[in-house]
Amino acid sequence: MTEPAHDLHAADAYEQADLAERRWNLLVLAVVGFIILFVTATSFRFALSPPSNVETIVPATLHLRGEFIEENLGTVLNSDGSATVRFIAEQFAFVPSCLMVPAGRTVTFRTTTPDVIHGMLVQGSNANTMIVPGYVSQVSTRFDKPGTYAMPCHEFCGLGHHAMWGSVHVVPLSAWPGTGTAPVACSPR
Ligand SMILES: [Cu+2]
Repeated sequence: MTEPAHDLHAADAYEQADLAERRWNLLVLAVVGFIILFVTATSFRFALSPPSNVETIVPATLHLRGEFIEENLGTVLNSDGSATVRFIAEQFAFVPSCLMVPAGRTVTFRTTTPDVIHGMLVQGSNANTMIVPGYVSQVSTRFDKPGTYAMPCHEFCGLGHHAMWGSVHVVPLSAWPGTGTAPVACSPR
């Protein structure tokens, strides 16, 4: 005689569990939906996007030939008014470590590494990329306010990673130090 009552109980419990699971499903879907919306909205709002530049380079000969030889490192002003900054990320420094860029102009950072994976981001801007051996990373941004902005390495690259900091010195175009075509930087290369 107790069997049917038992079954009824079990069916009841099953129904309750089912309902609870459905509620959790909805909650999880809502959380995931919120995260996707949040990431999408902030990406558009702050113009964040994954770097899309795929360009290869031979890491072993960076310092010997090509775009990233020593005398090419630093910032050049292009004829269209934009600036191109070339630097190298290596264990455990950026070379040059202090970059100088003009305010109010499009600034394109081009960087690569001869050793391991590094990263760079410039405080207060959307410039943020990984720096992978064998590839040239390129990001463009614009600084409207002159000042000094920190540029840490944000990929763990070894024991000296914590000391790997550079800086970006934004100066008004009127105070631009370069007169010729030689690249400019604010630290001795
Ligand atoms: Cu690093």
